Amino acid sequence: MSLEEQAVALIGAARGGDERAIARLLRNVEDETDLGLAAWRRLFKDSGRARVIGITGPPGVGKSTLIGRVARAYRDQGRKVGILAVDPTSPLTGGALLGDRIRMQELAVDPGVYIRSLATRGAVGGVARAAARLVAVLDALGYEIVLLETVGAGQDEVEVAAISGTTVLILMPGQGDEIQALKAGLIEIADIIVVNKADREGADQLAAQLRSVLRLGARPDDRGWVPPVLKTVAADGTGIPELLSAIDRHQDYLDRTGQGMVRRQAALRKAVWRELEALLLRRLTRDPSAGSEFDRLVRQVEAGELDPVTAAAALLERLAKLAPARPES
Ligand SMILES: Nc1nc2c(ncn2[C@@H]2O[C@H](COP(=O)(O)OP(=O)(O)OP(=O)(O)O)[C@@H](O)[C@H]2O)c(=O)[nH]1
Ligand SMILES: [Mg+2]
Repeated sequence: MSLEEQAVALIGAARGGDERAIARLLRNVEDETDLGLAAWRRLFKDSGRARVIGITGPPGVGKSTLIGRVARAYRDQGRKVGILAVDPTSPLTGGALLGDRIRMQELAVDPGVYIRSLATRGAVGGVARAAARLVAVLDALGYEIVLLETVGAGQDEVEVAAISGTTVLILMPGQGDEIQALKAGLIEIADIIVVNKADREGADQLAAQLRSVLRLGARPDDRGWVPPVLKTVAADGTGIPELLSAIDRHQDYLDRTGQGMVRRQAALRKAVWRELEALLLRRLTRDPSAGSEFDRLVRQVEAGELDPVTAAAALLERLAKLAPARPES
């Protein structure tokens, strides 16, 4: 079978609901194999329909527990749900999704739910690129809701947030989280802020504090959306219906103002840029002559014979001449 035929077969099996085929497809896409890239290019045109909801926040605030609740609620509406956890701690086991083991296990056996953990590795852009690709795959496979969990720590989250229609920032009382979140620029990317663990002391104060921070800082892309601050107890489901309706309202806002299209266009622009980086990297690492050309130019720079800009330009010219610009080359 040719690569294209293999890709078609794999996509067909994944669309048919074969869990192992879905896993194999996603793994190949994440690993950037030739098969994964061939399949991804075919699938891309069918993406752009899902509602992508980013859930971000500091470690242990209850993101996974909340995602379990939200996923359950969307399932009750009959919608297919994909869950992707960008997980720095457990590359293989998906451990971060097991914050609430029982509920997640119940979701995991539901054929209308697909859960996957994405190992963070490599450069900052790599995580965002992989997440963007996997979201597009789930989207194209017909998952109507994609929930994307990231630990809020900075640049990665900002990049991953850019592929979400709605970004929900989760904080909890008693940790000085709001100060961290402010520093990391997370409050600026939040469309909805949730104070989880509202069963604990200090939730009201934190919510009030966040509301006053939001009143002070008008966001650059503001078209009239003021991020609501909600309280939840993910552990028992309190506040989840309110969160769902806030997400709905934000979705309406995105549609009504055209802001959703603006975001999608910005995300696609970024995606092309990320793919260009990936293409250059793949060529450099796969083509031995390009690799040695790189080393040769670096040595010239080290010897003071060449400046880095000229070296980069020479390398770019060389890479362009190397082979026909097939994406998998
Ligand atoms: N009291 C209380 N505990 C909660 C609530 N929500 C979650 N928890 C608990 O908080 C702990 C962390 O929950 P997770 O859902 O794993 O949190 P997380 O943000 O996904 O954690 P990481 O993925 O490790 O960053 C678990 O023991 C949960 O049972 C809540 O509303 N109230
Ligand atoms: Mg988690």
